[in-house]
Amino acid sequence: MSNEYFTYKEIISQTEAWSQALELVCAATLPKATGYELVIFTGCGSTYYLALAAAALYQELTGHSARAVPGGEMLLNPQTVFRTASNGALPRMLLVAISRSGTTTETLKVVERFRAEQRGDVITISNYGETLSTFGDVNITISSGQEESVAQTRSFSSMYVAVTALCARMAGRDDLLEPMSGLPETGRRILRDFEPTARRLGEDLTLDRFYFLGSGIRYGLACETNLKMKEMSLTHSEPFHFLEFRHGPMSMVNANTLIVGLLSDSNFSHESTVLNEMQALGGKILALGESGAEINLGSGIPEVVRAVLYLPALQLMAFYRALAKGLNPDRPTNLTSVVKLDLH
Ligand code: F1P
Repeated sequence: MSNEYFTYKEIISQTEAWSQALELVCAATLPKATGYELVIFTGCGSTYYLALAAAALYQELTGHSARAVPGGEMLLNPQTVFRTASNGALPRMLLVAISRSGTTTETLKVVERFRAEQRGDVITISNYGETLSTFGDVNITISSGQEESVAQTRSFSSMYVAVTALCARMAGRDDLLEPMSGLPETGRRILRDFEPTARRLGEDLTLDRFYFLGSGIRYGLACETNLKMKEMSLTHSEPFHFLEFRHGPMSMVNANTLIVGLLSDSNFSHESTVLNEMQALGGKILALGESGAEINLGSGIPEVVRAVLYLPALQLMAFYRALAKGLNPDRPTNLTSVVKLDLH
């Protein structure tokens, strides 16, 4: 029955698209991080969340400044993004524009304006060889991440693998590419081993609110998994950084709450403590981590390049919740796969 849905097929087959993403980025001619004063990652919706995850990873790996800005914000409030040069010289920038469709209006307009204002170089990441893929100095198009369903799953993770490899290469950390080649096989094992857990929690309709906690390079992924829960299953859901959750949001915890933790290695004990405290308040907990969690990634892959492995089980949880609520996960309410605007 699950197999009748595009979303399910796309989640289950996503690791093939990860392999293609890795191959494409390994074969691309890329600039070095030292060439730019600032890198801006942009996108809309899921791809803005991807930009958030990418900016954190870029800065962690390269040591150079990066930030993520939603496409719409760069258009409407550019003064909050670009500084005006006092001595006439503009800082050299790189814009990384991310879009599954390659046709989202805000993302296209942002790149056009960045080019017109001669702010720097452009790299595009997409799943379709559409307009955006003609705009970059480097264009990475991962065709095997294309999708029939509206909510991004396979597309998102394929583009995330691409930005992970891009950050590693721009940092001069080509040593991380070989371990990354183990991601697809590990991803398949996680899908196999943890589908029952994802299904059990997804089908638990006593739950009525979901919080996704992730810090550092995982925050953007917590945002994305929260969005899956909203889009597919029309459920109240929010993302937070781990320690932020104590500063107010925990007021919402009760017996109908699931708190999902994307645990790191480096801050494992601080993050686990937050989950344990929320459990003591009566909430249910789902922890994901390399080891010592309910969903163990068990990858042996360096932490900075393995984060895509948090996604598949949480995508499945949203999928199964949609089915349990009698919804069609392929066609989220009020949503189309691309948002096209008349911005004149
Ligand atoms: C971006 C996006 C999706 C969202 C919805 C509408 O599209 O906002 O994240 O789930 O499908 O479009 P894209 O620019 O990545 O194609």
